Formats: sequence, C-alpha cells, structure tokens
Amino acid sequence: MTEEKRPRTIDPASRKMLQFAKEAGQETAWDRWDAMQPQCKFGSEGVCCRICHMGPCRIIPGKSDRGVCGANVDTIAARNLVRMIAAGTAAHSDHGRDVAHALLLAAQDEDSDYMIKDPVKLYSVAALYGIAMEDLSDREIAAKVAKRALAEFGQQDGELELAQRAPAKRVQLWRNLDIMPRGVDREVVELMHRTHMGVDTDYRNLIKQGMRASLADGWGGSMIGTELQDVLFGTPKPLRSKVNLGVLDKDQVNIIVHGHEPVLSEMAVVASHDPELLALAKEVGATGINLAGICCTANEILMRHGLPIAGNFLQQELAMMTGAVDLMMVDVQCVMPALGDLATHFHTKLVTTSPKAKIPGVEHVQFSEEEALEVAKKIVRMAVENFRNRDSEPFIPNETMDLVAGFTAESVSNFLGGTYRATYRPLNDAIIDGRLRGAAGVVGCNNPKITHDWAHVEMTKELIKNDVLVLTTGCSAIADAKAGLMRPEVAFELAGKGLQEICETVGIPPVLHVGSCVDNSRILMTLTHMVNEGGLGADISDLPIAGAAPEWMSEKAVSIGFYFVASGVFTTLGMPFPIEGSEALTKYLTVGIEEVVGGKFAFEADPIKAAHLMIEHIDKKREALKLKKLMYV
Ligand code: NFS
Ligand code: SF4
Repeated sequence: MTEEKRPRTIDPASRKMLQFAKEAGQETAWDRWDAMQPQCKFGSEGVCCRICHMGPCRIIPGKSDRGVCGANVDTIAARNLVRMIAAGTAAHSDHGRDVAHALLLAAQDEDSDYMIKDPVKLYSVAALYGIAMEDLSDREIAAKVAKRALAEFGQQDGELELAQRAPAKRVQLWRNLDIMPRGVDREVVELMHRTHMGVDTDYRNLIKQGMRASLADGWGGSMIGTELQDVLFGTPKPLRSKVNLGVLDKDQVNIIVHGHEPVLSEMAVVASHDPELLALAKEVGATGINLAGICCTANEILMRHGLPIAGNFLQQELAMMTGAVDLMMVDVQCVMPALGDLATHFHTKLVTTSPKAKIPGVEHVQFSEEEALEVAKKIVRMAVENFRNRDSEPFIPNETMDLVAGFTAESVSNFLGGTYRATYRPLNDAIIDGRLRGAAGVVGCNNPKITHDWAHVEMTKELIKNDVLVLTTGCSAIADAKAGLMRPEVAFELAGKGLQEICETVGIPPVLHVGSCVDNSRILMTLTHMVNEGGLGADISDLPIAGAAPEWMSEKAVSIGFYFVASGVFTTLGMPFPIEGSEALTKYLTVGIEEVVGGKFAFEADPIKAAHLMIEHIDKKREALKLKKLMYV
C-alpha cells in the first residue's frame, strides 16, 4: 500500500517530522520504499537464487521450474531463508563476543575502563560454567568466565553450556533431534556450507540446521551478551525515564548513540558526565550534555541508567532532521546508510566507531575496548564543539512520554515474589488460577511496509485487554513506550481486570520492557523459570504463552523467530518470510514443524487478528493443562 492509502506512522512526533521532511525536501526510508514499488516478486517470494554463477536463477512455474543445477523452489526458498538466520546469528553473536572480550579486559587489565559492576551476577554465571570460585578474587573469576564464554564461540563439539539451562525436556528434545548447538561459530559456518551450491537440498534438513544456528544465537551468543553485559554494566532494575524525539533539548548539546553494543554507549554515558567536558559545554553556550539513544543501544542505556530514548529504527533519520543533534555516534547494525548523505544537509556530525562498519565520507573515530573512555571522551568533545555550528533554530517535536523499564528474568520474580523470596510462584499461580490468561513476547523492528509502530501498539493493547502480560524488547518496546503503555497507571485504562489486579498489587505496568534484542534471552529464561517453578507443564511448549514480531525487517529478527519456535513458542509474524513461492516450505513452517519442536509460525498482517491467534493458542494450552476458568471472562 502506498502513502495515500495508509498513514506512514501513528507516532505524532514522527508525523510532525515527516511533514517537516516533506517541506524541507528531505527524503526518508518511507519515500525510498514508495520509489521501490512494486518490489520484486521473485525476491519477496524467495524464488530467486544467486548462490552460484550458473545463475541467477528464478523459478517461474511451468517455464523454469528448476534452477540450472536442478534445485527446486523448496530448496531455493529454504536456502535463502536459513542464510538470513546465519547472518542474524552472526550479528548477535559478534556482539556477545565483544562483550566477553571487554569482560576479559576488565579482569586482566587493572587500568581497564570497564569494571565488574554486578559481582552477584558474575558468581551466578561462573556457577553455570561450573567454575570453582573458592579463594579466587572477582577479577580472577571474571577472567575464567570470559575465557569460557569466548570458548563457546569456537567450540567444535559438545553442547553450548547456556543452552543446557533450558527445561530438561526441551534439552532432551534438542538432543534427540540433533539440533543442540555445539559452538556458535560452528553452526553459522555449517549453515553457510550447507547452502553452498550443491550441498543440502532437503528443505526440512536445511530448516533443522537453521534452528540449530538460531539456538546458538538465543541460548548462546545473545545470552552470553545479556549475561556478561549485566556483569559488566549492572543488571537492570526497574526505573523511570522518557521517550520520543521531545527528549532532545535545544539548549543542551544533544548526542545520539545509535546502534547496538553497550561497550561503546556505556562509555559515552561516563564521558558525558566528565566535568571538563561539561565545563566546555557551558563555554560554548549550552546548558549541559544530553545523551539519548536510538535503536537497541538506546534500550541498553535506558535499562541501566534511565537515559531517555529518542526513538526507534524508523526515527533515526527524523532525529537528525531536527537539527538539534550535535553528534550521532553509530556502531553496528540497523544503522541506515542514508544517514551519511543526510548528515551533509544538517550541522549534525555523524561518527562511525566500529572497524566493522564505516560509511563513505563519514568521519571514523575508531573505538577500541582498550582505550574505551578516551575515545568516548574524544567523541563527546567533538559533539560539544559542534554545538556552535548549529545553523538554524532546531525543529524538535515536543512529544515525550513517561515510562517504567528495566525488567529482567530476575526482577520479574523479585517483583512478583515479594520482598522475602524471589520466586515465579505468584506468576504461575496467577495463570493457574485464571487471573492471568498467559504471557506473550512482542518484539522486533519497524518496517515501512507497515504503519510505523501501529502493529506493535495495536497488538499489545489487544493482548493486555485480554489479560495477557506482555514482555517486550527492541524497537517494539520503544513503540509501546511512546504510546504510553509502560506507565503503571495504563493498566487501569487498558488492561483486563485480572491483569489490572496483578499490576496494581505489584506496581508494574502491563507491558514489561525487558531490554534490547539480545535481551530476548531474558524472555527465554523467564519461560524456563515458569516451567521450572511447576504447575504449567514440563516444557516451554506446554506454557500458555506466545510470541510475535509484528513489524520485523532484520535478519536478526529471523533468527529470533526461529529460536523461539525451536524453543517451543507459537510465533506470529506481521509479514511472511520471503518463502511463499514454496508452498511446501510455507506449510512446513506454519503447520508441520509444530510436530517436530512444539512451536510454529503464523503469518498475519492484521495485528488484532494476530493477537487473537496468540490468545487462541494460549487458551488451547490452558485447556491442555486443565487450568481453571478465567476469572473475569
Ligand atoms: Ni532488533 Fe535492535 Fe530495532 Fe529490529 Fe534493529 S534496533 S537488535 S533488529 S530494528 S528491533
Ligand atoms: Fe541457479 Fe542452482 Fe546456482 Fe542457485 S545454485 S544460482 S539455483 S544453478
């Protein structure tokens, strides 16, 4: 659908900026998407292959039913899809690897800018890895943990340690299916090998390795990322903050951190408090230094410091167009190449920081964990100095929204379990007694194919209205926050009566922000704790829960979708995978795979309908568990 037929966004701040962009003659992702219509049908159906140079081949039924090599549409679509998993797993896992590296530095180098902020979490991860801790200092323990974690990436045989935390029945199933991940890198490499010309032809077998790689992401690379970030930067605790473009302040030096890895953004936070730089900010006529985030790095510094979020994925260009951003520092993932050109039209200084991600014409200030704070200070100084170069009055939409964030698999139990004992008992009991219908994870990106934020917000509202507690991460979390769904009082306006009672007793919003996309591992652990607490079945696939990515776009989202399904979760996607040219594969992922792993996908564009698919699934699981009737329905 084009712009005339549906709005581009539901977010009022973004609407204002889009109007501004139009008047200023600046293009955005929405414009480029319009210009791209109609999008290639071969690509969107997954029937184009350019894996070898006999191709490219595209399947046209009745004309060219097979590629030059003889690959049919099922093989081609499956290979394309699992390569998306490989890239998504690689992205998340490289992030995890960098965190492990930073932890090793903190442990070995007395002068490192990183410190162990949460020793309790350190001990719990060390225990998971079976590390004997007697007589060891925290730094010695951290060194051992970091080395063990790093070894998980290159491990050749055996099983990823953290994957063994899943419920026992699930682990056994993965072993029986031969999809227990061995090493993070190994599973990605094997996927790339199997999808090389003339290797794995069986779409089911390809999906099997796709699941194995995705499990190496969710229960491997991502989980290592989450756990070790908690050790280094502190495990989040519930806190208040603000979200949306209105958090930019025309009187302060505004710095946006955009991208994903908190090894950088955490240091930017420290640098922004530096007295010398604050004094310099005064000198140039600013009242202070205002750090705000975009995308998942925003979620990371929100969760741990309560720093405000400027926006989610589709707002990155809009933030720059305010003319209020003195510097935007980016690292890796979800950074639109368009920013490079856009920055030439504004005073904003764009700075790339990762050796893995440069943009032609954009200043590169290389970040390294070894000189972390020094580099961060250098970049903040550049921002302060650039404040003077503001050429026109900034145009900042005044929208901001209050939110409560900072939930984790640990804090859910602390909260619900009360002051004396952290436990999932009250959560399980609430579900068993029928006060809560169940829980859902709503996660993922924005995509100009769908009205910005609309699907996230509509789906989430429908779920909480039906007494489903929502856990959310990534750009979905930012969408909900902007819509006000993370204010505790919203429960009284929008949640069902049962969920309302729980929110009131415990003092939580009906929508819990559990972090960035790597923190989807927190959702995996929450589900595991629910199984282990008892009364809701023996496996994740028994739980009255569901997952969704209503506006997904990235390969990371594909990997996340797969590790949820492979963990036994029914997962709805707002847009189908690009596989619909293969009827067999589409049917397998939306029906057949459930018999194999207990989870499956559904593709549903209407967020309300999708929410009801999730609710139906939750009710089916409640029935199978013979739980009590819902209290208020
Ligand atoms: Ni997740 Fe976070 Fe956003 Fe999508 Fe990108 S920022 S890692 S991939 S777009 S949710
Ligand atoms: Fe064509 Fe087969 Fe080569 Fe793909 S692998 S491009 S289908 S010949």
